Amino acid sequence: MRIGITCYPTYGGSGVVATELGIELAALGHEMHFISYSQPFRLTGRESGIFYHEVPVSNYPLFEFPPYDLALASRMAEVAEYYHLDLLHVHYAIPHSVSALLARQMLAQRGKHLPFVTTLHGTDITLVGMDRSYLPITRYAIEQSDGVTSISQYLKDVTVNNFGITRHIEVVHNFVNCDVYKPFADEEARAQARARFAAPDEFLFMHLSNFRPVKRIADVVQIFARVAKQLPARLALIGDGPDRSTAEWLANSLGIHDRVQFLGKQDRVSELLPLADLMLMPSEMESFGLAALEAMACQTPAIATRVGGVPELIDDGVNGLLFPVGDVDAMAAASIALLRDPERHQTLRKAARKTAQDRFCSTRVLPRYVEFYESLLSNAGTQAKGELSS
Ligand code: GMT
Repeated sequence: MRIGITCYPTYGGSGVVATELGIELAALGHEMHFISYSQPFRLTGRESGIFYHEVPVSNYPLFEFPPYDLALASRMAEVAEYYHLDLLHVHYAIPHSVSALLARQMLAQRGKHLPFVTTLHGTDITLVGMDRSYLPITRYAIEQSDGVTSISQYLKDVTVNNFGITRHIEVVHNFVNCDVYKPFADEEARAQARARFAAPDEFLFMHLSNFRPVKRIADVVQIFARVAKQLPARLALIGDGPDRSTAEWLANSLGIHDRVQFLGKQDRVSELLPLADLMLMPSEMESFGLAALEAMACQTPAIATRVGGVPELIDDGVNGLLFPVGDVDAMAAASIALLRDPERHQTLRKAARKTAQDRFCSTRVLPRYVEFYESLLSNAGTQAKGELSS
């Protein structure tokens, strides 16, 4: 198939899922075309079978708000026509599904059918989509999509209940490549790589996000500060975003700045996550929690919050631990207890990896997307034939 993908190219889960999907599908022989305002951050530009099409946005002085959605729609239609795309897959409903809808209409006028799939990721529904000014158009674009997928059952339920959507939504969970995200095979190599962040007798905590308020970075620092009073430990934070300086300030004022490293945005998180003993994900909301899945695949269990779709991934006490939002005392106490019990810690580590392998490995999840595309294309073919013969 020839597939167009549009996503937010910057640091964030929806862009990661879209990019990893493109990489995996290209490896299966599909031709993938990314259409976005910049190259998605996990693409190198050297992958075979993957093409990137930039969307130029005019910043004519009259435009106080440059119309990216329109530029994107034009580019989608152009790329679809020139490269004979079979379908478009847009990640994050706003504004991508609206642009895809416009592109489909533009091409229909020229006798070409370009079906599109919208994948709902979370904040497009839970935050942005519920803003009254975005709600009607988001609902319309979801309804008009040829296919809709959601990255968790939770998100599907919220979309149905809050948007009153009755059309079919297919749940296709987030996935991880378990051959890339994996524990070190060799303990010595792990110890060597880990030495950059922690001494052999220190525990290493990690956090990975885009540092938005919904991630509650201050809670990450607060949990770690409590742990560091009881145990020799270090914290490495991967990512960047609006709440980074608050976190830096907090680490300083709590007197733990020398135990905390801000690593900024990192390309190859698969090389960092297996170094950690625990992952902290105390988010206010997660429709799924891809960062925790990536850590789990590396045998690093997560201390997380019982929100949104997280319980679809983390089975409390089995492959990670879940807590109420904001309960930093409980999260710290549980981390300390777990790390003081190496046997239990090891059991959780193994279970975390097993969950990723058995349920969320790309080899299991990817065929679901391929089947979804195929059924959509065969329905579109049947419909087109029906229209022709009637
Ligand atoms: O969490 C973010 O701020 C990023 C956001 C995105 O759309 O880029 O992540 C959402 O999509 C991820 C991939 O599908 C999910 O794993 C995250 O749970 C979800 N984030 C939220 O729901 C807050």
